[in-house]
Amino acid sequence: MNNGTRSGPRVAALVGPYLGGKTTLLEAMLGAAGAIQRKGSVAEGTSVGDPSPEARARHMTVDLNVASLDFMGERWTLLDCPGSLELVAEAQRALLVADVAVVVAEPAPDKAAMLAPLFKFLDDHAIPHMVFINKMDQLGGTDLRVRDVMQALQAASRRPLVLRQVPIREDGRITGYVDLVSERAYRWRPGQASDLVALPDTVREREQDARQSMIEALADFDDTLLEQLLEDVAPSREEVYGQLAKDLRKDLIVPVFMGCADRDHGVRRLWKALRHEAPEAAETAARLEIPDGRTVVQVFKTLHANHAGKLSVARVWRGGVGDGTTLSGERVSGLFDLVGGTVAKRPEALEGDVVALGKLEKARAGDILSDTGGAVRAPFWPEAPAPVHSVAIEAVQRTDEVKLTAALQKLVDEDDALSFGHGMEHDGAQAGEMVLGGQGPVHVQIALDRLAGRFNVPVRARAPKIPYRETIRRGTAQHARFKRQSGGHGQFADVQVEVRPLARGEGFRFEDKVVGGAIPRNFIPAVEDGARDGLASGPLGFPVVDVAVTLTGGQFHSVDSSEQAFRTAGRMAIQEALTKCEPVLLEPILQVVIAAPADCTARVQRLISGRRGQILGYDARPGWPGWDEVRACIPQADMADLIVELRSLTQGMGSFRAGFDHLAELTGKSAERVVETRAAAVAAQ
Ligand SMILES: Nc1nc2c(ncn2[C@@H]2O[C@H](COP(=O)(O)OP(=O)(O)OP(=O)(O)O)[C@@H](O)[C@H]2O)c(=O)[nH]1
Ligand SMILES: [Mg+2]
Repeated sequence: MNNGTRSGPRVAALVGPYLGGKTTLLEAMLGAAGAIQRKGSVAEGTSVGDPSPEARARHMTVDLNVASLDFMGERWTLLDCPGSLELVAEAQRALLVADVAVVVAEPAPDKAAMLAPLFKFLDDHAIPHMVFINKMDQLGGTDLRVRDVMQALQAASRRPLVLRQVPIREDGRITGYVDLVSERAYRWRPGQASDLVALPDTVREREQDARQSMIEALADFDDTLLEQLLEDVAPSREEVYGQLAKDLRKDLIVPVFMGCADRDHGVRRLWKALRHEAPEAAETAARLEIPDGRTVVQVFKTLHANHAGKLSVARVWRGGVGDGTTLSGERVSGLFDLVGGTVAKRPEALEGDVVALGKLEKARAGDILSDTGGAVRAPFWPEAPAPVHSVAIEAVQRTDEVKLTAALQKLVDEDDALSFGHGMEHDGAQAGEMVLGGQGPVHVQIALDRLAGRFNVPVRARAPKIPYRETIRRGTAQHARFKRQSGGHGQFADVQVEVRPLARGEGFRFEDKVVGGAIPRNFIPAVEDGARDGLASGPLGFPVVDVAVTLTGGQFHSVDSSEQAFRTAGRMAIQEALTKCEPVLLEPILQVVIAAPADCTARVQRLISGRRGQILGYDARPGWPGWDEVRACIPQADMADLIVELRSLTQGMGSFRAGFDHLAELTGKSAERVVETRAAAVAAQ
């Protein structure tokens, strides 16, 4: 608890599911702190948060909103995180540098399960957090009670939730609350502090029950309180506040507040709880095991602002930073405060502050920088998540290719849940197309919009190519002669080969069984190269795999034969042979591991069989009680939008990882379609 001494700068992250009202709450908190004169709204596109055109167009947060401000003489940075499931990596990175998180929930029991992965993340990292049940206006007209909401939320949280307020209902509306520690009743007023009112008789019993539950929850973590409880002694208000703050900081309990962000209800009460109960930066640094040092900062977000250039948004864990400070070998050039889309220069940043540092060209999100050593990766920083949705892209203007790569690099710097590259296929071949990957179609579309809008590089996007292959079902012997007489000396090569299928996964094998010098040794590698040329595109139009070629004989000419001639003859022989060997299409099959709550497992199984998948087995998901992991093989061609379907079947909670497993024969109508599409694409080139 704050004992009258001022706290240093602190950081609170606002997190929770999509559309819960986080950005609206940010606006209300800025308003209550006097940091903005007039409150804007997300719907009207006037909020401090979500300033980018991509966010405004969607009325949703598409990347982290950072807002630093003063509240009652103390420094705070609020990190308003996107709620979209596709943007969860961004929220997690913000949480990792926050002193405290405010989980913004809706008063809807049927949506509470969605919070389980978030609560788990917070508890796994011991991040102190409170819940703010927003949109209490929506509860007013229903039969639902806060205790129903609490019960549903509790089912999603390992830590006990401790209700700190009970609502006051009047004529089917929620008009205020009773604070369970002070036992005072308040009536909410829009845009102002609440009015202290007499505690209505109608809530007295409910208030006492809830207060008793709160004290019992606290007594679980404190022997003195437990003794008092057993002896029926009422603990003092100070004791209760002190215990609440202590247990929050250790992530032992989760206090629950309530209000309506869009009309400022409950916002000052929330601020007060943050101010008195949230831990200081030093405590968070100890929890994160930040190394000692005179000056230690950690970058958690990179921004490429048009005017200011590269900005590394960092938390100062130890010491202070000024303009010109050298951090891990680079000089800071410019320090800035961020408030939504505005950037304001500041002279220095102190321990605990969040600040945007200019021109640290080498710094990456997750780096810990210091005045003495080189940059080190924060051990608690997560790996970039693998993409679950990809598109192939090309610049509309061919001349924009270089600009496109530079823009993509900036987007990936800003958000490592995005990735791009000239894809490598399962056997190491170049995919020959630029692939942009992300965490879902919305995430990827936001990146495409930014390419066009912010970077002025419009791109065309389509589904990435499926790396089909083909092979043969039987073998043959083949003769090929390449002979050309043109002017001076000609070209001559004659080869005899045998071609036969190999087992799946064996690739290509070449054997030389030429005897008696029918072909001179120095030409034999050229025949092998020719065979590879011939396998590059088979009769169906795809690279040919799992084939053995044996060179059994041939002829040469002492003047006209050359490596080039033998290479051509080798290719001719293979191309001719393949058509006689019952070519067959091979499609890539991925091994996919799908994680979802166990009550969704039956749905997940149906999803797999609906995509020509084969279930290999399922197990409990390690570290996730009540969750399953289903392992399956699914053709790559059937993976499109798997993440979308999976999320819609699992209230957004399902996730998967996938990797190449094997190639499988594809025949019949579907194979014909693939071959026709390929032929049409080649013809169109
Ligand atoms: N009825 C009601 N609506 C609210 C309240 N707070 C916010 N909203 C509305 O809820 C919608 C979503 O609000 P946002 O603040 O954008 O929600 P968010 O959590 O930031 O959403 P994402 O950033 O996309 O995850 C908006 O239309 C708000 O006007 C509230 O207390 N009551
Ligand atoms: Mg938002």
